[in-house]
Amino acid sequence: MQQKDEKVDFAVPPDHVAAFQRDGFLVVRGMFSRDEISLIRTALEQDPAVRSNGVNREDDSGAVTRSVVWLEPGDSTYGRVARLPRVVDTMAACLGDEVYHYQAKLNAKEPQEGGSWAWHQDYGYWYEQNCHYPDMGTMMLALDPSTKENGCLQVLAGSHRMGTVRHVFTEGGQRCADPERVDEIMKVLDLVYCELDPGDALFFHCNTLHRSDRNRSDTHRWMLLDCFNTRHNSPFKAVVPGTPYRPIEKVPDDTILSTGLRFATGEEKFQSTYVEEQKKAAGVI
Ligand SMILES: O=C(O)CCC(=O)C(=O)O
Repeated sequence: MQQKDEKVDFAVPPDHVAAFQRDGFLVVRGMFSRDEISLIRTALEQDPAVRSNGVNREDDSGAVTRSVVWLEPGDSTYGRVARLPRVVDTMAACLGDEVYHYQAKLNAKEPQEGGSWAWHQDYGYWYEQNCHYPDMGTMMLALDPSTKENGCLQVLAGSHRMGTVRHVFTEGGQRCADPERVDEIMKVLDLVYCELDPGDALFFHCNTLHRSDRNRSDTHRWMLLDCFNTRHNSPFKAVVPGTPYRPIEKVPDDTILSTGLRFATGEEKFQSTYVEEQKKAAGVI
């Protein structure tokens, strides 16, 4: 874990890009400093907008993860993470085009309570949001130690090169990759537990098969997820929450420390707002 508190200078080394393209994921250790993580976590804990926009997401066993989703990065401490050159440039280098903000999410697995995710590919969802190409990816930033015991992300290395697997529904209603197909894939690819320290960032491709276990430990597992799309892949037809291309207004790489604690400003489009929009569009309200 990175212990220094000064700003982080980061340029994407070419071998990082090669690793992402080969494996479908990349772990960048110590991408954020201890003080940056402390500010980001405090903002997420204390911001009334984050508290009031959480959705309890149940897994098939009834275990619950608190998820907060928003579409515009905004100007909060946690929103600015998705506008930092070190994040944006890494994702752009990995995906080979300019990237824009697609959506962001806090997945808070509380001790003994946070639920599991079944095997899936994010493009299994994003295809339905009218993006032609699987040229999308997510940066997952660890805000706590993320371990096997508390439900760290698991990936199948190289699975992004297998295309998009058919997605079906679990008994509990989770959308997941066809289990029979995943069983076969597991015979030929390595399963990697992405254990992270606070400040480590995991970048993964939208066709990388991933899942996570229930948190059976006494520790929190909070993760900030920033999802990006490429400029050439803006949805061909508007559908909420599939966000169209608009350029990212980058902020300086030292902004988290230099601007301090900032809450949502109202421009974020949290899930509660866009669900209303979806209902109106569907004529439900
Ligand atoms: O938070 C996790 O462990 C998994 C999250 C995930 O896969 C998702 O939100 O699509």
